Amino acid sequence: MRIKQAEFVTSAVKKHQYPELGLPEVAFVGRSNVGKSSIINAITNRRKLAKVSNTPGRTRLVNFFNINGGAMLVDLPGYGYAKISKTEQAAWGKIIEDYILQSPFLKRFVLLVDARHKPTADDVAMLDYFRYYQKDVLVVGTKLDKLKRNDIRKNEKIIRETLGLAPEEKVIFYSAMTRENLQQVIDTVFAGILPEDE
Ligand SMILES: Nc1nc2c(ncn2[C@@H]2O[C@H](COP(=O)(O)OP(=O)(O)OP(=O)(O)O)[C@@H](O)[C@H]2O)c(=O)[nH]1
Ligand SMILES: [Mg+2]
Repeated sequence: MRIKQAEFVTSAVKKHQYPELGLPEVAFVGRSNVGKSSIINAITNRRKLAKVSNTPGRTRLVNFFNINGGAMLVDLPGYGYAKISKTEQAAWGKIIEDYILQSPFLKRFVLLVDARHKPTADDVAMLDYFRYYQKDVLVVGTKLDKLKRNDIRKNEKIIRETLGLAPEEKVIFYSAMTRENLQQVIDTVFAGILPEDE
C-alpha cells in the first residue's frame, strides 16, 4: 500500500460539520500525548499535516484527512489529560463519543497505547466500548524507539493481557521517529479499505 496523496479536509465538533464525501473512515483513539497526530504524519509522510505538540491536549477537534482520494483518517482529541478542568474533559469526551456513535462512515478504530506502559483503565473502557458497538479495532503500540529491545515481548504480553485481546487480534509496535514497522501499520490500517495494489 502506497500513500500517494494526503490532504486536510476539515475540523469538526458536531455531526453536521463532518464531511459528507461518504469515504470510509479510520479513527485514531488514545490517551492525550500517545501519538495520534504523529501517526497521521508518519503514515502520510508529512511532517506537519496534523498538529503535534509536547503539550498534551493539542488536538481539540475531530480532524479529517483525505488519503488517496479514497479514505479518511480521523484524528481525535485525546482522553485522560489530567491538567484540564473536569468540565473541559467532559466536553472532549462528548466530542469523541458523538463521533464514534454518529459517524456513518466509520469503519475501523486504531487504539494507540504507549508501548512502554500498561494500558490505563480509560484504554480498557475505550476498547470495551468499540467491542460493544462491534467496530473493527487495531491496537498500535507507539514510541517503540523508546523501548528496550529486551522489553518488547514482555510489554506486548502486558498490553495484550490488560486489554484482553484474543490471539488473532493484532498489536503492532511502531515508531514515528525511526519509522520501524510503519509499513506494517499502513498496510493494516488500510486493509480492506483502500486497494492493496495502489
Ligand atoms: N520518540 C517518539 N516520540 C513520539 C512518537 N510518536 C509521538 N511522539 C511524540 O509524542 C508527543 C505527542 O505526540 P502527538 O502526536 O501530538 O500526540 P497526540 O496523541 O496527538 O496528543 P493529543 O493531541 O494531545 O491528544 C510529541 O512530542 C511527539 O513528537 C514516537 O513514535 N517516538
Ligand atoms: Mg493530537
